[in-house]
Amino acid sequence: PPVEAAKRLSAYAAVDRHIALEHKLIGIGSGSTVPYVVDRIVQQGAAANAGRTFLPTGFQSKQLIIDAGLNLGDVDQYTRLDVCIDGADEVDSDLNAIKGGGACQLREKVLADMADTWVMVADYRKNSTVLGTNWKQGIPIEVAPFAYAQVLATLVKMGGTPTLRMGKAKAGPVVSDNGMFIIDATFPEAQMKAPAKLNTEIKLITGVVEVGLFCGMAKAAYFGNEDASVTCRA
Ligand code: DER
Repeated sequence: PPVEAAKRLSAYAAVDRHIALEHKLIGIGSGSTVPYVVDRIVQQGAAANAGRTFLPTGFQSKQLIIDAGLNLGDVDQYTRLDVCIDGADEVDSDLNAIKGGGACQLREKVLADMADTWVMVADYRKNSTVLGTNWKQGIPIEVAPFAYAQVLATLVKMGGTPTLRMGKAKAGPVVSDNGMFIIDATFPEAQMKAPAKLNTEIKLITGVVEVGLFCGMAKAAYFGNEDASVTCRA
């Protein structure tokens, strides 16, 4: 299907451009595009990967690294990374992104902070001008379960429309790898046009652990297109 081909194209382009032999500490993101990133890294060969350590951004990411036979590292041992490649739910014209569709945004943002180079990979559906244009599910916000009712109320006061993310194959709310709940909140376009400000405002709400707005963090974003071309925005 075109979307899967587009995901693969973006992942291969990003790995070919940003993961060179000298890069030894590599972060692996989460979601359905990142498996193609791991595939392309494996294709660089056992010799290239023997001296590398790979850090995960969650349980799924850790399983990807293990299943690919790559060296799994412990985040506690590092304070920086050479490169981290991760997916995105939507990217705006300034390379700000909504992330957290997979409820992994806390560890993803930690590794994005640690990385000298942080790059996003996505299919054409994620390539927007203003956040919220195509991604209608809202900004994923990781919150302490103890505080979720207060956070919901505060988000409403801020002009948001928040909903607690409920499990599909699980009764009750989705629980993240960190034991937290996820609230998805949509906001009017005026607020989505200033994502860095919105990120700060939401992060300051007591009980919020991390916000799925990644502003001014990416070096580049790669989008696979339906016509098999790749758009790189840097
Ligand atoms: O949760 C995230 O931020 C993931 O990176 C994910 O949302 C990316 O989406 P994908 O499954 O389309 O790659």
